[in-house]
Amino acid sequence: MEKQKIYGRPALKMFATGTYGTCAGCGHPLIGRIIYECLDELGIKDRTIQVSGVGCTAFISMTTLIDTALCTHGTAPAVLTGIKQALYDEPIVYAIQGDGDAAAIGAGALINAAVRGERITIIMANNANYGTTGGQMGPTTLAGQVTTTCPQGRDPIKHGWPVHTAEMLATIKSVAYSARGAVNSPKNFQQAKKYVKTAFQKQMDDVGFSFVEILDFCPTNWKMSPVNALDWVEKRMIPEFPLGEFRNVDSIV
Ligand SMILES: Cc1ncc(C[n+]2csc(CCOP(=O)(O)OP(=O)(O)O)c2C)c(N)n1
Ligand code: SF4
Repeated sequence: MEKQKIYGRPALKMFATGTYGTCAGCGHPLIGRIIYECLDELGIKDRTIQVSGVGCTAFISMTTLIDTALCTHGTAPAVLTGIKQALYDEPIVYAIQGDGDAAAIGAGALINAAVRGERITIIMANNANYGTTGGQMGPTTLAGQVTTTCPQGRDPIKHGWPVHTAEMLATIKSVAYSARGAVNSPKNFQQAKKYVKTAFQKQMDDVGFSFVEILDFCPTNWKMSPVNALDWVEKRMIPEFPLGEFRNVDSIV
């Protein structure tokens, strides 16, 4: 029987050589792979500029040869706006941010860029904690979840409830697309890729702001094996943060 290629590596020339910064078993590299496969398949990698937020997500951008700007914590949506508006040839621009970066310190920048309907794309990696700085409670930490700053578990009465970023942005009329995927299984990986591709397509079609939240895993700070971390996403995170598209429009007028 003739062999058929079902799945392969994305174009190698997109990847820089060197040391990769994340812990073994981290979910972030899967998000990088999704993004770069989409840029490749959409044929836009040569006109794309990426902005890297602050946090472990920054390691994702360091693995490619795509033009990259590293910005200060929480400012990625503003930096993307500047790049998009300043360059006459209208590049495709996106940022990869952590949930702490996008939904805590950068919440104002995120919401204001969404309200302005900037033609930019934000991919937010939700690992339910501040990964880089040692696993503190973040905006998406689940009720009852233990972190270094809530050793008794997050108490919603004292610490507030987890933020549902994708649903929140979907209420804003200038948002063209808002969705949430996950990378804890091959099926969810493919669905998340579809969401990221649609988000880029909205920017290419000049519709409005586009956003994809992706549930991933931080086995190091969750203090569990990578395999148990996949299970934890399925059993604990997805019930709190349902997957799906929350807004998908072709015109914002
Ligand atoms: C203004 C500012 N405050 C705090 C920090 C410290 N800091 C660096 S990374 C980080 C947490 C990042 O967490 P998240 O955005 O969730 O990304 P992850 O590391 O989990 O991928 C913090 C608090 C900083 N660099 N700048
Ligand atoms: S600390 Fe967590 S988010 Fe950061 S690289 Fe390690 S596993 Fe990934």
